[in-house]
Amino acid sequence: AIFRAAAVAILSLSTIACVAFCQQPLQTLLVGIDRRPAASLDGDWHYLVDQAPGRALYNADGSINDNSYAMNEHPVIVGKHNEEYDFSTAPTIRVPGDWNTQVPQLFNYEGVVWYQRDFEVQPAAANTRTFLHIGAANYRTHVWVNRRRACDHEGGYTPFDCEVTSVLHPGTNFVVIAVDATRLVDGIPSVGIDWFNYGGLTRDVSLVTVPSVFIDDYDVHLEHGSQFDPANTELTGYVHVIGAGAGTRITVAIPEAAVNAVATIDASGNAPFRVKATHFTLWSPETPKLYKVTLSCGEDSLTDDIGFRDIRVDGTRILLNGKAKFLEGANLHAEAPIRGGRAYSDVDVATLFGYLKDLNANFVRLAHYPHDERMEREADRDGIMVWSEIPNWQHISYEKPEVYAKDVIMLKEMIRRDRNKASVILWSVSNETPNNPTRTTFLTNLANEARTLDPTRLITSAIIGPRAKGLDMINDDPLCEALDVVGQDEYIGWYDLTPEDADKIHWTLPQKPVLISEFGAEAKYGNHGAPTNRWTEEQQVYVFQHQFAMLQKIPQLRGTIPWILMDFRSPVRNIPGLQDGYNRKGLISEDGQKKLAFRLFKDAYEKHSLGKP
Ligand code: GCB
Repeated sequence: AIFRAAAVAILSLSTIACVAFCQQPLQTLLVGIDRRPAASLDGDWHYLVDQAPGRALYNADGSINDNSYAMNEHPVIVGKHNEEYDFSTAPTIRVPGDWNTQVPQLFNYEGVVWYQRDFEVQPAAANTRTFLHIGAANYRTHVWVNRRRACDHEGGYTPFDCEVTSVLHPGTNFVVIAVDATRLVDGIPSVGIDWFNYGGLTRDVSLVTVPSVFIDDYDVHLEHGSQFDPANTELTGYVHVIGAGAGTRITVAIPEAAVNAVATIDASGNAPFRVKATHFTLWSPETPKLYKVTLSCGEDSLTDDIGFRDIRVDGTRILLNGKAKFLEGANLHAEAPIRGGRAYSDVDVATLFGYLKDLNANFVRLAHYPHDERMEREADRDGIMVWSEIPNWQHISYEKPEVYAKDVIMLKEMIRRDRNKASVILWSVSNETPNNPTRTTFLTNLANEARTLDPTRLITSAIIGPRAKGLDMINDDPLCEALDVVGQDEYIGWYDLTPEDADKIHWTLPQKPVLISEFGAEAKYGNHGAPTNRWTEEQQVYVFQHQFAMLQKIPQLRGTIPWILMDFRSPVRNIPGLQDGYNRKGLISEDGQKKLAFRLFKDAYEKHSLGKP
């Protein structure tokens, strides 16, 4: 016990030290990027597979080699050593898109691929800045424009912007990007994952030009006071501007609600504002009202669609706009239905949300990492509440301050991108992490960090592994103290015990709102048989039926999130004939066929029969 206490103390100190000095500033990240005019760089890019990155991409000391493929040379140059690569004659691949599902030979490839394309640039208007925006690239990315390194980024699921103002010239320019999908022990996530590690430039790439005084970040929300009183609330937040002197004016205008807030920028570029908010139609699943909000500063202006609502916890209830809610949800990976591969397009999003609406869901958990921003946009429009998560999945290097520092950056990137989306009600800091003091300190600090960054939302995490005493399930995980809402994962009837044992289970859970954030069983679509036969659709239904009876006995149950809406590719699901590389816990197969369990949830959600708000 003494050793344990000492270890906790040392870790707390090192984490506190890290919180103080590991706070690396984010590189510029333009909020509302999809609301700005942009020159898309999506399309066909040349690519070269680099199976010896120790030569071309990394120097011997691990630093980045700026003098190889990034130079974009051609092989035969008289009088000079040949360069043994050539983008101009290399094949092409579509961006956005993972390489795995585009090039059969790269299906299982998890290394480095170099991308290159030319693009045309008009003479720049005076006093502007230009950024290359990458929606996401998995996992480590290095970007050069016209031979100059523009930026580096780690993390496969969040966006970043590289400033290229000074390296562009009118006419033809080129960009070279190296993407390294190698899984890393100290990566987030780490090496062992139950989803497919799609590599490449998996989301949109574009060039965005802004005035030299520009809005990089903003937050517009309803005041989150100690009580929610729709008749007496305020609209508040900030507009952050780069390049403006203190005292510069910003405005936040919502013509439909007769709001016109004016504020001035402080020495750090921030303009906090506050204005009376009356007569707003609040955002909810029933009325997913979005307002046109125009933010302006000098020559820069953009209009976003923002909903306003209040989300909070009261005892063991979740209140949306003061009304108790029960979350009828499903889990989802960012995998494209039917065509497969990483989801990125309007069509993917429309199909996935079509399934959710057909299920009568009012909630979705976007597991286990931030999905394409289009998902939150659609959720905003459709009135589907969202759980958004960073990829702290099971085992990561919780003992390392540098991993904590990376985690904070990912958290910031996630929150920054989506803090103006009314649909997002929960930030999740992790999924199924081992219960030990090192991880608890790490994730408690991260939860607190999330709450500081965004005090208007609820913080959660998916917890696994309650202590089982016979049929007593006890969640006494100390991480729950740091959470507003407890996500409880459990697989009774699949990994643990039998389906019928669920009838006798007694749960002891924290006195907080509890979401059963994962539960389920595998079934191959079209495989029919007795409920006692594993892998049949009937057995999947049978497991869920026993789960329903068990869950209804949990007084603080506030939502059900079956694992998972759709079957998804996974490197660890290797039973031929049944799994064939897919996790088959979906209510729908990867090609869109609804299993019997889909109907079970559809009916239950229609009747609101799984729990009470
Ligand atoms: C879990 C994980 C999820 C897996 C799932 C499974 O507990 O959170 O990522 O895919 O179980 O199917 O085993």
